[in-house]
Amino acid sequence: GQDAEWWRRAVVYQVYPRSFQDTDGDGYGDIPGITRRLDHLDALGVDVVWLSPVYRSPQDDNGYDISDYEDIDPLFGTLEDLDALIAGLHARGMRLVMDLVVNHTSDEHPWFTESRSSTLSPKRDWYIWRPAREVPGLAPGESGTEPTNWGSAFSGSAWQWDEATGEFYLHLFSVKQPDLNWENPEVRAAVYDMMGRWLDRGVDGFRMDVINFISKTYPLADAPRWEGALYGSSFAAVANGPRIHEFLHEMNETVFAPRRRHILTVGETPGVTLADAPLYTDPARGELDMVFQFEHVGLAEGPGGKFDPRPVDMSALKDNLAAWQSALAPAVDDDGRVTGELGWGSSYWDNHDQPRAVSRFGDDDPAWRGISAKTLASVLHLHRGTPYVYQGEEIGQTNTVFTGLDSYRDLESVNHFHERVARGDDPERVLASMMTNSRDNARTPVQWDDGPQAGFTTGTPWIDVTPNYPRVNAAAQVGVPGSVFEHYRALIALRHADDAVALGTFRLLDAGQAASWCVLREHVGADGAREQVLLLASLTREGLALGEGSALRALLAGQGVDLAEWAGAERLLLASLPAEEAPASGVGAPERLEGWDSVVLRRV
Ligand code: TEU
Repeated sequence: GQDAEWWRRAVVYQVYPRSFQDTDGDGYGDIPGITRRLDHLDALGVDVVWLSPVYRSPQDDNGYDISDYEDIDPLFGTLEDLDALIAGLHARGMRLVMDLVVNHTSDEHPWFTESRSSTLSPKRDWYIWRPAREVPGLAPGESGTEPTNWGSAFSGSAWQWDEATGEFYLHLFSVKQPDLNWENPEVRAAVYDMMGRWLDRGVDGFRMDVINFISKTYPLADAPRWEGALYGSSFAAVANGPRIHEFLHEMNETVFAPRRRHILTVGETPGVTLADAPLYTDPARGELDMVFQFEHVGLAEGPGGKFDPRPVDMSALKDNLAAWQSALAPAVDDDGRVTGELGWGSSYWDNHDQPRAVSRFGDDDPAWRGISAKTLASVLHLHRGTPYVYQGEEIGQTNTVFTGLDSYRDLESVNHFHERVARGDDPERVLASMMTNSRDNARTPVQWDDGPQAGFTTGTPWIDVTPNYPRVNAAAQVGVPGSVFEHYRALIALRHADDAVALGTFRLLDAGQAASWCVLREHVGADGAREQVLLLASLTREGLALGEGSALRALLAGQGVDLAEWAGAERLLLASLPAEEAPASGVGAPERLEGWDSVVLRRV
């Protein structure tokens, strides 16, 4: 039913707890800190909070290495603190989605300590153990005897030798993140039981970490070549394995269907293709509500991977998002009325693994930061699919400044540095290559105000605050007309109120153009009433001419959109103007858009 799919109109806000708000002065954000900041989320108007992992963890990968799924890490608080957060969110009409990390556990999880204790352990088969490959001249366990040539996401081989039992275990991520064996039905049952307990406690869904990695392709076999990293050719061997849809359907039947609760499930699915996405998200198949795709963020990577950064080609970006829109487009009748959903997308510019949106896709020069952050927001929120806002994005936070290896915290960056330097690369050059795409860009504290440590902590933060916090902070924006925050607030309210924005069909109008982004959304009501929403955005400092005789006007006309017919259209939002002034700023498309400006028009 309609209400069961409430998330189609929702906006999700991601909290990375260690960087959100500290309340006890230890320099790490905590759960009471999230509860303290609920007014901020309420003012923004988001519907759902996705909370990155807060379970017990040795924190090797900031909580994505879980040693107890049933308890909260003392770094973040207690189960009672989580209950209070859930109650606070629910009291304000918001929901809580937890991170579910079940491709792997921590090596300190009791399941793994038991598994590694003996080859005869009843839990041996809960993880993926393999004997060494026989290689003349090499002793078992030596480099070169790994069962396959797969790289780990965090440098080195994906296999770790266990001296005591004389076998390797698989870890697609860090050595401290052994992969669970989903072929074993006991593993699946244990995970489903654990998920059920969280739902029964009151959580409203799950963001599922690398969920398309849980089904491996057997027999485990070498990738075409060794590239020293997971995201090279090893990838095909591990992602989207043959039983993935069976496992997700089983999870759905076992955990979600019997509870008949209105929950949200989103799969993090690196490497998911246009062809796969509908298989994961078609409601008729009973798997997931939506998935995160990675192709658009991959446009910022060169052939050498994320530490071989490339400026994003905006025309390729736009074409890519449009291809995803087509792959997940609804069924429509001859009048353009949506008659059924065949899948659903999720839209994001950034998260805790990606650099800051305005630095990567916009222009973070102080003169252009605000307006380009607002235009990027308009572009993303005018796409079909559930938008995700990563903490700090709503105030236009930027990438940070790294002064040396000491300013990095992420094991991915730190391991990468040591691996390359050990290989003989120049340390300065390696450091230079890490700045643009390091995950630490997203992990600096939320900039709440211009006070000490940006209001994040009274102590010493676990990672340095980005130096621009005196200019870029929430206190300077919440309730301040024209701010990035108020622009996000207006876009979220628009999605809640407007059928074309939330549910309408999508059409990209200016494919192949790098300087503009023009989108048409359309909704035909049950009574045949037609509503159209048009986005026109400038993606450069130069701006765009839209008047008679302009190239863009002609291009739009060629797509069947005659701006003359929009002369009386309502102006909903202009990035260059406070949201509350935009509707009154005139009707129809302006004669030109200044650099990085954008306009959203509506006509009925
Ligand atoms: O990320 C998985 C993932 O594929 C990436 O985003 C990955 O972190 C990045 O490409 C590395 O370059 C998820 C989590 O979001 C991430 O924080 C965890 O480190 C990872 O899984 C392991 O749990």
